[in-house]
Amino acid sequence: MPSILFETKDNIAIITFNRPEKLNAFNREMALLFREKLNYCQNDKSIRCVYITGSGKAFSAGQDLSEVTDADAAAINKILQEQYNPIVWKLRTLEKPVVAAVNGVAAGAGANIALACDIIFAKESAYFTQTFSKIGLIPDSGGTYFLPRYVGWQKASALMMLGDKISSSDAEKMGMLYKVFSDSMFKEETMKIAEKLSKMPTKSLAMIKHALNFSANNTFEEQLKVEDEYQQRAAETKDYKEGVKAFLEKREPEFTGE
Ligand code: T3D
Repeated sequence: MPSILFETKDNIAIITFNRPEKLNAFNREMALLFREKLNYCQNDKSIRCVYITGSGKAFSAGQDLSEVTDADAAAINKILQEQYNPIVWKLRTLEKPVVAAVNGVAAGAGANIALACDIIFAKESAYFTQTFSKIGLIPDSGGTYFLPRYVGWQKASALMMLGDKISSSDAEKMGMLYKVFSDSMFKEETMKIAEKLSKMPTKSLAMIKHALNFSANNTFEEQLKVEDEYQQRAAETKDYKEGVKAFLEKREPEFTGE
């Protein structure tokens, strides 16, 4: 079986991590395939939402540790540059909404890949753990960037140093994710939201994403300039015209993503 399953359903790309016997831990082949699929999603105009989940009982347990037993420090640095950094960079710059549907444990880079997505949902039974310190590493894949911004410095510091397991409901309370769904309704409810996103004005969603990326580091003044620029661009899309027309005609808009 391929380590990544890829299917499209209407305008949604569904990417499933698929090494369930290893809790969907990433070996090199899987990481490169994931990168390739994200690039495909960027380039295929018919895809208007990306939905990422895992097979079996895990979202992902991060790096496959059986693959790095002989690695020296320099090699680990190369793994980040070749695999994880491009993945989280692409997740943040992909011009479509990316949903992380965290169906089970999300550990190490698996947790931080989820944090790099636009909207994070989790099953009631899922949990998150920054396991890195337990094996003498530091959080990577953007974790030291996203986690303090989501949950605050103090909680991020504790989560990263202690590597505690955080239930999805605690993660939601801390601001690490958007919503928790019961195990039985998880797939149905999260796919419903992905369908909704795939029918929305895709370019506007992409610009919201870029504006938020800038907002993490901009001053208020700089951010107002970003809003000026992107609002102008949004107003030049076909979907904006359709949105206003539909509102005035008191009907549902039919957005095309253009
Ligand atoms: O090169 C570099 O290291 C740089 C990149 C770093 C990025 C990283 O992600 S570093 C962090 C790597 N991940 C971890 O440290 C997590 C390791 N896994 C765990 O701590 C636990 O497995 C979990 C907390 C995720 C889940 O625990 P539990 O009790 O539900 O499952 P388990 O029994 O530990 O695991 C089930 C199987 O999956 C088991 O195999 P077996 O005994 O049935 O044959 C286990 O070895 C395997 N597995 C789980 N995680 C990994 C893994 N195999 C390889 N790599 C893993 N990360």
